[in-house]
Amino acid sequence: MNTFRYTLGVSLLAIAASAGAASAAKLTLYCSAQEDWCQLMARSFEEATGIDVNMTRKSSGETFAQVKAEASNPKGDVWWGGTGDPHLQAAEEDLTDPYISPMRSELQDWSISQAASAGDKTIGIYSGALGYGYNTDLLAANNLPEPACWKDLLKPEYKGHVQMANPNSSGTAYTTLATMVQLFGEDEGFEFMKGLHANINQYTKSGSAPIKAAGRGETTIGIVFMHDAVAQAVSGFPIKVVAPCEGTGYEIGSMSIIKGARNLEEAHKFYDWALSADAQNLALQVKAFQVPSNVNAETSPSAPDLSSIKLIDYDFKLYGSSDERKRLLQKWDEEVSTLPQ
Ligand code: S7P
Repeated sequence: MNTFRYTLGVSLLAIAASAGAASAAKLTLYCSAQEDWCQLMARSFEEATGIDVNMTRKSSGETFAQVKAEASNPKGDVWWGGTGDPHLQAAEEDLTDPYISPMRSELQDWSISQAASAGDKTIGIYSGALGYGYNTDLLAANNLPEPACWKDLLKPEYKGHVQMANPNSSGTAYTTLATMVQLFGEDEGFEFMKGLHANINQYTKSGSAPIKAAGRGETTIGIVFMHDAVAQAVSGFPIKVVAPCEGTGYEIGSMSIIKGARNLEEAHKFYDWALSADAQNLALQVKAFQVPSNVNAETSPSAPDLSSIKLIDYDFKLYGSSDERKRLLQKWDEEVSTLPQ
């Protein structure tokens, strides 16, 4: 009898605990911005709402692949951050859900345009220009000239000195590939990528890794978003930031709600909160120097001034389309990455 009572008691406790756990509000967040920013967003949202956040950080292309792989049994609720192109592809492939936030009236036009081009299945949360940075000490130690243009990076003297990410995993690197195609035309753009390949010392998984490596003195030049290079410079590393002379592409970092989200109410709460000026101002605490999409949020004085950079008219609709992104990545895999170095 005692054993029966004990077993019953334990079972009731277990049921009560699991009922409690099931009713606790929670959110699964896929994050594609820098790790410390992802952590800060997750913890701050928990503090603001009492909703538990389970956050995973992966690069933009990797997160897209995960959301797609999980489509028949979605595990994530919100995908926050990362370049806009794979968010647009996710929208086109019906992997994300439309949502119109009451916060929209506070957003920049470019943020709303991103939403409009995707049937409201994504929205712009920040913007930033592509460029590169170099380690001034290493450049001098190797007697290398100061690069100022994209085409400078093709010079033979930079062989083994340039690092970028792999465009399959990284949104930054896909933006680089799509930028070259738009800036120089497809044939010349791919010739550029082939010439660059000859000088690349490593393709990393994450987009900002090359400039962190440059800061540590492990590579001379890193192709990254300019704000990621600024973050290294203001942290005291000998990094000079370059806005390439030919002009450059840019990103609209984005946010989407994953189709079939198990915690839809919490997902909407996070979405609205992440568009607020207060949430976007958290970026300043972690040296994230993108331009925020909320007009009332602060842009750091260290942020690259987009109005003074020669920006191309980046065709987000085309380069974020499923067919074009797949086609360019396949072409890069077949015609560039396989070349000897
Ligand atoms: O947070 C910095 C940042 O450069 O990272 C995002 C990036 O896409 C994530 O890294 P991957 O290139 O590896 O995908 C950018 O959106 C963001 O500005």
